[in-house]
Amino acid sequence: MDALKQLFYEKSNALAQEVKEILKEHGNKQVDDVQLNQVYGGMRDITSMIWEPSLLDSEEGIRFRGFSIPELREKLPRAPGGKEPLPEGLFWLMLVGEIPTKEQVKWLTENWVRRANVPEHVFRMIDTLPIETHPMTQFSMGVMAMQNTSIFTQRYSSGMNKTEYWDATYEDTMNLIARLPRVAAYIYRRIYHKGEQILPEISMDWGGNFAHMLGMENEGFKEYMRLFLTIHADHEGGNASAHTCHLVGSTLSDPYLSFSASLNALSGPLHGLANQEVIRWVIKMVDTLGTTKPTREQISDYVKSTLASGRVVPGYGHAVLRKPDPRFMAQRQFAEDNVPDSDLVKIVWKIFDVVPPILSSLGKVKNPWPNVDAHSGALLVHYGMKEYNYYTVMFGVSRALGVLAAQCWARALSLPLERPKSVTTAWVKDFLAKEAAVVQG
Ligand code: CMX
Repeated sequence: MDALKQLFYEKSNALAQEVKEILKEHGNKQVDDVQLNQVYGGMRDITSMIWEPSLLDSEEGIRFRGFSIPELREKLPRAPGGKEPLPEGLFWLMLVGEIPTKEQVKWLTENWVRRANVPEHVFRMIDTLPIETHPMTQFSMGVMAMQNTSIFTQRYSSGMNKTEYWDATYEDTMNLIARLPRVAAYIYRRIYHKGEQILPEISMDWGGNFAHMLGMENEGFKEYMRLFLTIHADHEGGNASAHTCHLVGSTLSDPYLSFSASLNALSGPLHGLANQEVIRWVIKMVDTLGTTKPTREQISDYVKSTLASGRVVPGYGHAVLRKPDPRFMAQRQFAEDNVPDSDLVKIVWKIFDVVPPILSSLGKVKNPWPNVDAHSGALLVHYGMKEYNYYTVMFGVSRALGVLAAQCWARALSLPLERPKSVTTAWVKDFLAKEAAVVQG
């Protein structure tokens, strides 16, 4: 058994035992109260699932195993000469709850290199898709195409004991994460670079190698990629891509099937696709206004015209957060340190000044602040990656780290099939009528 797997085995065994005891003693304790608003309102804030890798606080933002993003940027191992964390380190942290050493991260990078071989049929399948197929659709299908290699599914059909589910899930998780950059980069080069593929560089870290296979050799881009892949990895369990992975996985669908479903959830414009929508919207603004240096007044008018046409301002608002997203702030800091003179980046900063008061003035938007998607496009364009339809694929590569670490935990804790209760509006009316009758009489 490899060192990470052994550590996960020990930690998850101990926690599974603890959970048993907690439930034995406190299983019937009430932890939440549900209002009708929440039943109709997308189940906001209902405490109803377990997700070990990260926890979101509405004011403070995300913490991964207790560590904030600024802490991760300081504590996680980096590439030689680099300043940003290696996403491999975050995966280690999310899986076993410990900040890894440099040697442990080096081991993980090398382990993923050894697992990164993508079966040839996956590329052939992608090649059959019309070139204009959205990159996220190609990516999700590429992940599905690898499902025939699932160790979980093979072992399940040979009668695997349920105490071994976590082991097979760990193996699939490690293989799938290792292969994702190759599949994602293949799609990018296929669509935007006439199919001229770049082979992996086996001496490079996971994020640096992804940048290399995309054809982006600039060191600044590689550093940004490491930061990007770290901060997009997880946002606790209730967000659409995470929850989808968890729900599908709860039926014992393997990590390939679950993660492909997760990518489909990420592809919606209210979720991960917002990063492409933000930059599309900003570039349209620049074109409409005829300047790359718009004033705050011009931006304000443009924002108001977006709202007046019944559209959302992409990159702003959040279902849980109530402050500027620390993932936005980390990218802003990266931009301040590395690309302070980009016109596009400066527009993003001006939008940050202009949008929150406008959204607040509507009186209905619960969070007027920027989310993770508000900044990434400007940095990617700065480094020369202008194909914004591709941006959500990069989000997806990163998201695998969190949702698959969580799936290992779900198997280790034997979390069951998900099956929440739904009701009809007729049921609600009946419920209200009965309640009124009790009050009256
Ligand atoms: N622009 C305009 N209106 C907005 C808005 C925005 N950025 N954010 C919220 N609102 C509106 C909602 O559409 C809703 O209007 P109606 O009552 O008319 O339907 C009202 O404000 C209340 O919404 P809310 O409770 O504040 O927000 P929700 O939890 O329902 O939705 C989110 C959250 C992210 C879908 C929403 O803020 C939004 O659409 N933002 C723009 C898209 C975006 O950036 N998504 C990416 C989120 C991060 C990610 O997952 O990657």
